[in-house]
Amino acid sequence: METITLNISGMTCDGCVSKVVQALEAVDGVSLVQVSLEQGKAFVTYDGRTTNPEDLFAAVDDAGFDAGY
Ligand code: 9UX
Repeated sequence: METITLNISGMTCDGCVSKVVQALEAVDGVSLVQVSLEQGKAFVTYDGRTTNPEDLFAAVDDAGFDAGY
C-alpha cells in the first residue's frame, strides 16, 4: 500500500468534502480516504499496483475540484 497527500483547491463546505471522499473511494485500489476541509488536503491509501496519483487527481478533478501534489 502507498499513501499520498493530495492538495485540493475549491472545497468550501462539508458537502464538498463528501463529494471528494466519494470520488476518491470510487477509484479502484483505494482503501482509505481522509479529507481535511481546513487544510485543503486529502490523505489517501491505495494499492500502487491498481491505481496511481494521476488517477486520484483525475477523480478529484472530475468531481469539480482541483487536485495536485
Ligand atoms: Mo457546499 Mo461544495 O454547499 O461542491 S457542497 S459548496
